[in-house]
Parts: sequence; structure tokens; C-alpha cells
Amino acid sequence: MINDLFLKACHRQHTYRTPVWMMRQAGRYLPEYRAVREKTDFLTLCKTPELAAEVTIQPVEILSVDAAIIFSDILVVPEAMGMELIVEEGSGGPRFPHPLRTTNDIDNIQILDPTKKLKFVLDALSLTKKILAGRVPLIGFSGSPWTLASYMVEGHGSKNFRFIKELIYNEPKIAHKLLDKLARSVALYLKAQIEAGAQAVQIFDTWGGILTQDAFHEFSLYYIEQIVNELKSTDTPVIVFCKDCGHSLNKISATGCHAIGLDWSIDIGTARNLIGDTTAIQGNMDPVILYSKPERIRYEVIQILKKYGNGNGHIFNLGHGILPDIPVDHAKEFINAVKEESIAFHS
Ligand code: 1CP
Repeated sequence: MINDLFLKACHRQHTYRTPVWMMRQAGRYLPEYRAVREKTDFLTLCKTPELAAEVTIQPVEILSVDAAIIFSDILVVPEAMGMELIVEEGSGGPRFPHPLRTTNDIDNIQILDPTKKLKFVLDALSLTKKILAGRVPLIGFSGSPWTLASYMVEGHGSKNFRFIKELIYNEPKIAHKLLDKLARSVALYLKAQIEAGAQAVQIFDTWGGILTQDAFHEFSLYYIEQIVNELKSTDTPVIVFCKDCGHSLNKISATGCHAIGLDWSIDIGTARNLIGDTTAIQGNMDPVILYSKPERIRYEVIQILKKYGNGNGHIFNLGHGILPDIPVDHAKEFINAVKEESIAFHS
């Protein structure tokens, strides 16, 4: 491994500077990604290992990030469990035309066999790892059971999540049945990704923050903890990113994950004090700051480095995915600023 800063930071070991990567770093803001997408629809790109590997490596070559994240999507999991998935070009976005709305629908959902149904992701990981040849570590990922269930029951992104909330409040046992199937499936999926070459895995709980604290613990974090436990024997770093869940950092840390992903709504210094030096922290610049002038981007990077303070266990990232129309030069300034300015904090 030529650059293992990211893996060292996950384990809270000493590094000479803070490693940095960006959620959604393979994406539309890169002209090279748009060139591939002009010739290929989104799901074909996900399902063709050579193309997925190509776009996974683009930000490593163009921006020199310290980790690659496999190009895929969280929504291939419900598709592999038997749901039809449609991704429309343009503003439509991904959707499930037949969302889960009855007990029968939920009973029909099959536990995932990743080696059969998501072999394309595993093949993409093996191929990408081979091409990377140790330049940077490769991250695998999955949606959390709660976030996947939200899409499966709503059918698409939602403003108030009426249907999934109706399910947890009116039929909690049935909601738990679905979440249990998803937790087993995600654990099998992430184990298979690790076997295929993923050197760390991230669980995206994009919609954990729409719940009350109690409901978050019961319907989201409980299942994330099951998955973290299942992965312990692999000794592979697990990053848990629950967006808008600053209220539960101690509980997230108690799952035994190696790193907590932070969104920008919580001060990273406060988060570090709360968690103590037991769990690494990943984050947390507001992705919208990348629209501002390069000098301002650098200033904001320095503020986060100062708030985290001296020492190990910080993986720099945005607080959510990079937006599709960010100028590439601004993304480069972000990466370079972290690399240059963080050395002072690692004496
Ligand atoms: O090319 C395109 O225009 C499609 C846009 C796109 C991309 C680039 C989608 C559709 N997915 C992706 C890739 C993707 N998705 C990655 C790639 C690896 C990387 O570089 O980071 C990852 C990690 C994801 C994960 C993902 N998909 C999440 C969790 C992270 C997050 O952003 O909160 C979620 C919620 C999705 C669902 C999804 N996929 C795509 C869209 C537009 C959405 C959001 C749907 C909605 O809520 O309406």
C-alpha cells in the first residue's frame, strides 16, 4: 500500500497529515464522468465493472484524494431483493414504481444473496483494487437498513416520509420484520464486498435524521449495530454516517464502529469532546462552501482543522456529497488545502 493514511486514520494511528476524500467524489462535477455518462445510462454504468472501475479511479487521478469509493448506488440492494428500480435521465431521479405498502409486499422481499445478485459490484471492487495497485485504499458501502427501507416504502425521495412513518407507528412489528431482513442482507453484502477487496466500508444512513431520537435508536441505529457486530470478525474499518444525528453521537460510537461520519450541522470539536478519543471522526465541511472563492474554501478547511485540534483520528470529508455543479478547481483547492494545512496539526 503506497498511501495508507486513510486506513491509519480509521484506526486512530499516527499520520503526518489528515487524509481526505469526498462523498460522491465520482460524479457529475467531473467532465470525465459526464463523458462516460453520455454514452451509458446510470444503471448500466453501475452494472459494468470496467466502467464502474474507470469512474471510481477518476477522482484519484484528477484530484489526488486519499481513498477511492466504489462507484455504485445504495438502491441496487432493493433491486437485488426483488424490487423494480427505474432511474430516469434528467430531473426524475431513481424510483421504485411498486413501493412496499402491504404486509404481503414485505413478506415477499427476499434476503439478499450478494454473490449471485450483486456480483457486478463485487467484480467492480476486485477489478478496481487491481487497477489501483495500492495507490490508495478502496472503500465499499451500503445504505443503512432504515435508509433503504425509506426508499422501498416511499418509492423515491420524500419530503415528509409519510408512508414509512405510518408503517413504524401503525405496524411496528412489520416495520421491524423488513428492517431485520435488510440488516441481514446488508451484513452479507458488506462481508462480500470486503472479501472482494474493499479495505473499509461505509454505512450511509442518509435519512436517520428525519426520526425522533427514540425512533432513530429503535428503527435505525439498532440495525446498524447488528451490522457492525457482524463485521467485527473481518477487522475492517466501518464508518457510520447518520446524517443530522448529532443528538446521538455517543450511541453511534457505542455501536463499535471505527469512525463516525459527521454532517456540517455539528461542530467537529464539540463532537470530538463528546465522543472522546475512542472513535475516529470523518467530516465535516458544508458541501455548499465549495461554491465560494478558493481563499474562502481554504479558510473554512483551516477552521475545521483547528476545531478538531491536534492528534490522530480525523478523516477530512464534506458533511454530505459533493454537488453536481461544483467547479473542479474548487474541489482541487479543498483537497490541496487539507493536505497542506493539516501537517501543522500532526506534530
Ligand atoms: O449520473 C448521475 O446523474 C446519477 C447521479 C448519482 C450518482 C453519481 C446517483 C443517483 N447515484 C450516484 C452514485 C453514488 N450514490 C455513490 C458513488 C460513489 C461516490 O463517489 O461517492 C454513492 C456512495 C451513492 C450513495 C447514495 N445513493 C445515497 C447515500 C449517500 C447520500 O448522498 O446521501 C443515496 C441516498 C442514494 C440515492 C440516490 N442515487 C442517485 C440519486 C439522485 C439519489 C437520491 C434520490 C433521492 O433522494 O431523491
